[in-house]
Amino acid sequence: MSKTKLNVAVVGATGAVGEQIIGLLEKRDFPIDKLKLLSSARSAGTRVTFKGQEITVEEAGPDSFEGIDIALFSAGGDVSKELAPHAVRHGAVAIDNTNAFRMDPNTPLVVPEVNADQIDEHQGIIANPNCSTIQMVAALKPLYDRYGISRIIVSTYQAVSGAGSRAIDELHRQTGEVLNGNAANPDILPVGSLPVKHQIAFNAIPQIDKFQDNGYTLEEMKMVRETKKILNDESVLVTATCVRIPVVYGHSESVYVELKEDYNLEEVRSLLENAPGVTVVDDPANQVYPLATDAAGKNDVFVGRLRRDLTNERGLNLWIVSDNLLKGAAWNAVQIAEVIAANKSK
Ligand code: NAP
Ligand code: 3JN
Repeated sequence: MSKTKLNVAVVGATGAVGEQIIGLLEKRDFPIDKLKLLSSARSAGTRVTFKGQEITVEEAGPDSFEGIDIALFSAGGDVSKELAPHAVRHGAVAIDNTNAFRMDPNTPLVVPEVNADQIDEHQGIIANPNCSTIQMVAALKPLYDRYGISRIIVSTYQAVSGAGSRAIDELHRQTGEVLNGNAANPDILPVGSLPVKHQIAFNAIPQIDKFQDNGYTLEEMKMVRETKKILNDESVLVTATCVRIPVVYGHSESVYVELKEDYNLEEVRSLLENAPGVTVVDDPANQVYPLATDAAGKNDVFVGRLRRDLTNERGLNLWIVSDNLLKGAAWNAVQIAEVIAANKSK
């Protein structure tokens, strides 16, 4: 049967995530009739090439969504809160990459390898989780299904691209400055809207997003809340420490899980090897393990350093790496869009 061609809008088309979404729509040969690219007034008029044709980026507004079937949002939470309801009003399904609707009980929070069944439950908006959560739950899902998980302790090592294209520029600029013996003059990180800035070149910053009253950052609390919602299990205990490091693409995570049952390490390896979207890279004898530089540009979640906690029979350590702009954002969103497109072609 021929695929139904859809009208697709990308909101935030000129950003780090939006660029990846456009690239994936082309690479995956997504069934598109018309592609509408939207940004703020700053980039309106920019020309982007898609499948050999130039598309002019337009300023996003409430009436940008007439005739649109799927609208992919990655222009920040405020833009999603304002414009996603207009997209839905015009009959589109909004796939939102921001934090705006993730914890809304009427909005499915979807990682297709974990809870694709939730896609059909949408009431107009489907939320993409935070990048750090996506790669962790995609890898842990087969272990959750087989053994149950009582506790997760995660420390992240996050790439600057997670903070947008200006943060990538900042790392490049600062690296040059410091190597030349000049001051780093931090301008963007850790949080653009806060007055205090820290050097990211040759550094590690233990703050991603704003601090909450409980002493954790918002990024850390997103990992806690979103993991429970995606697994549909409030009993899973999660604690997170999120750190920004001077890597451009690819978030790495040291993840400790306590399973609910005793486990066999070879069975864990086999479960992960057979998990969709997961690639096991684990050969310590040959110094083989997942690296951000290898994961960059790839859609999968890479898992390695599988090892028992020597002090707890149910404890397991893993190292989980993925491209934060692909599986962590654009690819997860396009996967959801592909399911919607396939359903429309039925
Ligand atoms: P970015 O590189 O700074 O790009 C921001 C994009 O949003 C640009 O296209 C920008 O257009 C557009 N934009 C800004 N204000 C707008 C407005 N008022 N109306 C319409 N478009 C507007 O940021 P990014 O890294 O792509 O991230 C964008 C958002 O995606 C983040 O704020 C976050 O909510 C989400 N995100 C999610 C994940 C995840 O974990 N799933 C990861 C990263 C980002 P101009 O070029 O005109 O400025
Ligand atoms: O910092 C990272 O590595 C991931 C950042 C994600 C992000 C950045 C700004 C705003 C988000 C997000 O997706 O949670 C948001 C937001 O939507 O609130």
